Amino acid sequence: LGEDFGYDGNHGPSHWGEEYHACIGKHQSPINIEEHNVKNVSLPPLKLFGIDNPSLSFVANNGHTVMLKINESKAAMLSGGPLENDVYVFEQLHFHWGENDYEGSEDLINNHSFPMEMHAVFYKEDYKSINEALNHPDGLAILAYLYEVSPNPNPMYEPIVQVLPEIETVGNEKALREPLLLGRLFVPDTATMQDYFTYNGSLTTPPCLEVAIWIDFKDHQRLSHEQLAAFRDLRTQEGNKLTHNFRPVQPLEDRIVLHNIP
Ligand code: 1SD
Ligand code: ZN
Repeated sequence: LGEDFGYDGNHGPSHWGEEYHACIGKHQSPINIEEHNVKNVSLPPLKLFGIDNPSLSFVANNGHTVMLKINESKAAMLSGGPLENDVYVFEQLHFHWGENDYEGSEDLINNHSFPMEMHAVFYKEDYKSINEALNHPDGLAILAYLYEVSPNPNPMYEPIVQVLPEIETVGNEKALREPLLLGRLFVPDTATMQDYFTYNGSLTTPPCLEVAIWIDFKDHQRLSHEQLAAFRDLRTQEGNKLTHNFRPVQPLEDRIVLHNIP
């Protein structure tokens, strides 16, 4: 499902709809979030559970991104905010980046791109599995984190950056050298966690299913130029450098983006 796609030429985003019809739908992601065009709201607190327990984690290059998974099921859970009382289970996180430090994020804020975006994908517990969740409009909740360039490396991301050279080609998972605290990759500061945009959209990769509740944090994290550059050395299935893997923004159509005010 959704394996035969790329980011350039005949397999690039403008062709995805030929094979994957949902990609030309009206509620697609990513989008450009215009801050003057959001509805301010005050939702119940968004809550993350389990992110402070160290877990054995694995990273893999699937030819489209670097994906991190955790060995135990239900290592982390998400609830509250736009999800109300529904519980969502952590499945994986992965990254989108660009050829240089001026592009790479999928969502834009006021037309501004960031050099990287991380997606933490959760599925609704009621649906039992990610595959079943993909059949429902409220199947996934995806946390989106934007990054800026900083002069210093971000130590929280070093465990992942350090294994990238070992997964340069597509294939097997590699264990991180030490158990990972997911909370260190997520918002470090619980106060800023309630300041986010939320809207209904899709997977940003084929099959582009419109099944995701997106939660985009306003606060940005930082990575050094060298940390960002390490991702651009990964290779695709065909052996080319995976220099960029972000989908261009899609029309908002009739949707309203909410801004939760902490
Ligand atoms: O790109 C991911 C894809 O790898 C897969 O994780 C899918 C469903 O889990 O989600 C998309 S995305 O919308 O999170 N970019
Ligand atoms: Zn993604």
